Amino acid sequence: MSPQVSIIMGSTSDLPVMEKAAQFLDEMAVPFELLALSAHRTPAPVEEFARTAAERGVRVIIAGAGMAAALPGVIAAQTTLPVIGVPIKGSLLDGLDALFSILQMPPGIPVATVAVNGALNAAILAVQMLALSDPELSAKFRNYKAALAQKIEKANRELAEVHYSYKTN
Ligand code: RP5
Repeated sequence: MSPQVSIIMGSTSDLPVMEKAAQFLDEMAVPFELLALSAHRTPAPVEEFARTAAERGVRVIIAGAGMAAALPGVIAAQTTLPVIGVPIKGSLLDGLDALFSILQMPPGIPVATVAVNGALNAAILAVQMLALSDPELSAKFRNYKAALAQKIEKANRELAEVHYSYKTN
């Protein structure tokens, strides 16, 4: 099946973060592709990717990059597909450099930016977009949300069993 989501990263050194997105898409059975492309090191292949993604059937792009992270914005400039940006923490500036590079897009070219290293949330957002026109995926995602709530309910039942004795001086 052709990929519905492209997960792009600036370097394979971003993979330990970006694979969280791949794992979630796997869990939701969403077909995806995983590519390393760099706005600075491989500008021509980035342009080719961005210009042809929609016609290949891709519906959402997740792009992660660190440092002077131009990749998500450069892709967004050359496609009408929604682009979700993942700032990667990897430099002396703790990911703030990538966060601001990805977040501060000029009017007209948005990149939906998640938290630093927030690849899981990027994949969740992509699934939410796809689920708007896919009832089966929407049902799967509702189950995922319900499981998150059950986790907190369980945690509260466990906390109710914890008793402290307080000492007063
Ligand atoms: C960015 O530079 C990449 O996205 C990566 O986060 C960072 C460092 O890349 P490598 O030097 O590890 O290839 O473009």
